[in-house]
Amino acid sequence: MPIKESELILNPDGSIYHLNLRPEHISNDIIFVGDQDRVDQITKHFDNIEFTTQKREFKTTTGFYKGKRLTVQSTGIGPDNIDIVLNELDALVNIDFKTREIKNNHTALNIVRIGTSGSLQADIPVDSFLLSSHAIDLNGMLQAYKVDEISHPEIENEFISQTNWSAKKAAPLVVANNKTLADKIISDVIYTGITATAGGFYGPQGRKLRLALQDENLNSKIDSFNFNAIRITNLEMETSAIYGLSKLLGHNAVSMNAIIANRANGTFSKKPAQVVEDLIQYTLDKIAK
Ligand code: R1P
Repeated sequence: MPIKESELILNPDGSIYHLNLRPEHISNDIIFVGDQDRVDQITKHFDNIEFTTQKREFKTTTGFYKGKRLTVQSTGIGPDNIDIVLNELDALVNIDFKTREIKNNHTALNIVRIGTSGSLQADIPVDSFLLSSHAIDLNGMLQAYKVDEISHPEIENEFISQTNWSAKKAAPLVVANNKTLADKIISDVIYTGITATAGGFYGPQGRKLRLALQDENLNSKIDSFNFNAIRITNLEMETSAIYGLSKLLGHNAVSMNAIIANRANGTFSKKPAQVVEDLIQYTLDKIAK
């Protein structure tokens, strides 16, 4: 059955609705960044640029780095944007836009997020790098999908019990990274742990400005959570959505985090731009191998 025009929306030039891309515009190896200005910060290292476009916060550039064809895609902030970006990138490789049918041969994308994040643990300092072994989804976006096959109920139930997680909030969902891709990128300078993905920056991450929080102690409970010596190491806003949708759609994903804040001791990096630049260079060289 062809997918209806209202569900798979294509622009008059045949490109996908939000990303403005046609299948030939992307590589199967893709770097995600949140900030659209960070796309150029990555592609300035490229040998040459093949294609670039932007619509809203979604900027895409494809080119070559040390002979490897890479696409850099900005996602904007938050899991809702990841829903758009991952579904549309998947459609570009796994749906035939002419027939609107799902292709018989599945194409797997390799996706590496280069993001910024706040550490929850005093011993993971600002200016360090962290690879998310898992992500815990605290925002609920993934609950629109059938997620049973990718969840880890033993960790989720322990999280609910240790944090006294309110039933009014979205059900926590733990999703793993792609181990093969992670093994390619990891080294002994990289911390690892579970990344918590919130649906907002202030209240959903326990920041209090003028509004009272439903649970003022949530961050310290997340910070002391322990499941068989596995810790929740950091908080940000995209990784669980990337891991969850990638697993469900058959893509490989890893999230790299430049730790620019330490929520446990209240410090912020004195050189956040440099830390991001260093993580870009580190990740590019690992991916290009
Ligand atoms: C919040 O300031 C944003 O920064 C972090 C969060 O996940 C959120 O997107 O990541 P990026 O720097 O990759 O956007």
